[in-house]
Amino acid sequence: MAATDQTEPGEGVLEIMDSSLQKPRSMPELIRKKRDGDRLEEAEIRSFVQGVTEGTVQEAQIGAMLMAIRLQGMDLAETEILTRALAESGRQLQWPEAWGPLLVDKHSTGGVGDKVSLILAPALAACGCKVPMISGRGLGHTGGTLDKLEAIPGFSVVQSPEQMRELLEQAGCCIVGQSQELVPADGVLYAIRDVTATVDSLPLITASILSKKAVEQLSTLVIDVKFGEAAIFPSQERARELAQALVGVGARLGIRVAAALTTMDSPLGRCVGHGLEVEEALQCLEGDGPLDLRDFITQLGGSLLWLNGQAPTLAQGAAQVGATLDNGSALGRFQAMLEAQGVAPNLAQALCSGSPAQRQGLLPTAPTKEELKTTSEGTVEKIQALPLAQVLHELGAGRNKAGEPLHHDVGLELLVSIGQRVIAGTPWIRIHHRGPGLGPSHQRRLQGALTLSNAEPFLPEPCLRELILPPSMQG
Ligand code: IUR
Repeated sequence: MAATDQTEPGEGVLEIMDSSLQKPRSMPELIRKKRDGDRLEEAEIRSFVQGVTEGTVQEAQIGAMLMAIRLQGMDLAETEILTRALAESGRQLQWPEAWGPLLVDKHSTGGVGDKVSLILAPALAACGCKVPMISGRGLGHTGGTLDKLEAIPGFSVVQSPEQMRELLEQAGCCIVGQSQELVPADGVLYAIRDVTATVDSLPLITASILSKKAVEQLSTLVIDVKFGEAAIFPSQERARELAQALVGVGARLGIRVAAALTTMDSPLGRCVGHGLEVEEALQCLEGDGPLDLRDFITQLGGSLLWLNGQAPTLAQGAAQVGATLDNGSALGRFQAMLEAQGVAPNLAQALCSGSPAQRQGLLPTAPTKEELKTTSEGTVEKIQALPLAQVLHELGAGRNKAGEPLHHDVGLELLVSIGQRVIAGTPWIRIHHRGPGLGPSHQRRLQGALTLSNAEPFLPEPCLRELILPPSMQG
């Protein structure tokens, strides 16, 4: 809108009219309003997002607005408007009408070793669902689903809405990135949040996740909200607040959203790092792999099938998902997805039909492998995910700036399980890196991640602690 003489020079290009007072609001005024703890009106939120999308708001102003939102918060109504405005910043996905009730998805707030989407998307497709997953890259120390998939030579996460429809026809699922066409404003905010200490904001996380899901036209969505040392929120209470915001705003958008509260203190599964996590996902898709991972995937998928009316109970839903892992149908969908998203058919087939030994060399492999040993006898009490992820990040598995390349071959394998008894000198972790050797600081921090105790051996508790249901399902 046109500037008027009430505008201070240089205050910002973007202005909107305050409808009651007919007074233009410049971007600094909007930032000031939120900074001082006031609610933003719909037109104000929309004008901010429009400016972000069109590139007319300066990065410094975006950072300042994000920090104002991080510090002052937003109520559910503001968060809903922000979500809708982000979703409408790009194209909406359109599907054949018959797919409507079958459109489901899963999202995670981010963890260490979290390869669940790679397994659950094809498993749900094998259960008859359509899964148009728009996923993200790593934030901070957490790994991103898109980065993991890019460890597979040829896999393309850039897909147009038309291509996504073809992918769903061919494979039943796809995993793609947000782009200039899809939720572009979230792409801008996501990158700036990562470098302005504004990731851990309930309304910003809620709007970021749900905007991507709103364009997918979903029927049901399950969100894995992680809490613990290596999660965005250490405390279960804060994670529960986020879960409630996600479920509440989801209902306002007409999506049945459930949130699973899960622990993120130790890595999920045995492997961390892009190429290694793809290998572990393949093992799980073959009906193998670590039990904690398989259990979690069947529980999460089971709850989705139940909420979406495709299974009479959560347990029966979990059994349906488990069956797709055991009978090869989920692996078949994964192979179809790889081929449809650009992986050479002979490579997709080799990845999905061989044993781990036969797959050697097909995925990025680091030149150096180094094992660390336990220094005493005891029961494995704890394996802290955060220092492990931080060391991997420093070895090249993560980015320091958006768009930076990363090393898909860097990673680690855990060689012991929580609750297991070990003797002194047992190799407990294998680091895959680019050499020459791990320095003393890396070795010290890795060794510090392992806690042994004098307790009897025990079975670890499952990571899923609470399921927050959509209002329509609450008793
Ligand atoms: N996943 C997203 O899509 N957005 C976020 O802000 C987070 C996870 I945190």
